[in-house]
Amino acid sequence: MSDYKKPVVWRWEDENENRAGNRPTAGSRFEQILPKGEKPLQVYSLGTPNGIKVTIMLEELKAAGLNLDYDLFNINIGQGDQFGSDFVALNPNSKIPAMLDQETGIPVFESANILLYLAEKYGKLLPKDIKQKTEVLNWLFWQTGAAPFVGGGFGHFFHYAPTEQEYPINRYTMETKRQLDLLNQLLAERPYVAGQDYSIADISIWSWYGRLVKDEVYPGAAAFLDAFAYPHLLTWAEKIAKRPAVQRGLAADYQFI
Ligand SMILES: N[C@@H](CCC(=O)N[C@@H](CS)C(=O)NCC(=O)O)C(=O)O
Repeated sequence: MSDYKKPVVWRWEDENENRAGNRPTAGSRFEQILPKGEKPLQVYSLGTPNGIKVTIMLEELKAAGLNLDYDLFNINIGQGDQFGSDFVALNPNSKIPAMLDQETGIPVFESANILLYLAEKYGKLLPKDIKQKTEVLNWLFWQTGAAPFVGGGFGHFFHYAPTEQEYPINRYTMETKRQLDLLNQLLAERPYVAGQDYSIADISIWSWYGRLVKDEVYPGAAAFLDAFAYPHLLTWAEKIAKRPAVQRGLAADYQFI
């Protein structure tokens, strides 16, 4: 229970002048010149569940023999780099990851969209057949809609919130476990998320859910969520974790800006 009573109009009274602090407004907060390398793909990111999707994908493409290369820059979201003018020009939503394809001049943001862009550009990890492709996209889009309940909901109240609060923890644990059960049932029937083949849907979902059940996102969460209750999900998570490109994607070397 709390004594909080909602006002009629919510206002942010304690305006935080710290450039990294949360604010109820969007847009650039300061002038910034981001470094740019010579390689075709410029990636501005961080080793978070959304960020690792991109480095894993790039390493998978390299492992498949494609001739591509990328410069990888560290965006320190704790210091507010995502609110600088150059980053906002790439991604007006001020979230990592963002990518610039210097061969086409196209900026790309939203991690799942970066996966899709790369899969289409290089012709890998996304089937051409409409039925199979749609099944990959079903699960890719599922991840983008589902994971905020894990990250912004469960993870926030389990790991980051300053106090332990029963109501939001129950609400988001319920939903997170429902999602884990869904994936466990799916992976009981097929080796990969969208069927017989590894795809961008696996990269996208593993980066959140695979790592969550391996206790690599929020310490203690695997026990709290009883990850052993999802054996098919765990088997799949281990299988993906063993892929050399996944390991290289996780160990990617970021240049500091
Ligand atoms: N839906 C976005 C989410 C991206 C996202 O939330 N990024 C976080 C780090 S994982 C971020 O940049 N947070 C900084 C902030 O919110 O200011 C995606 O998949 O790319």
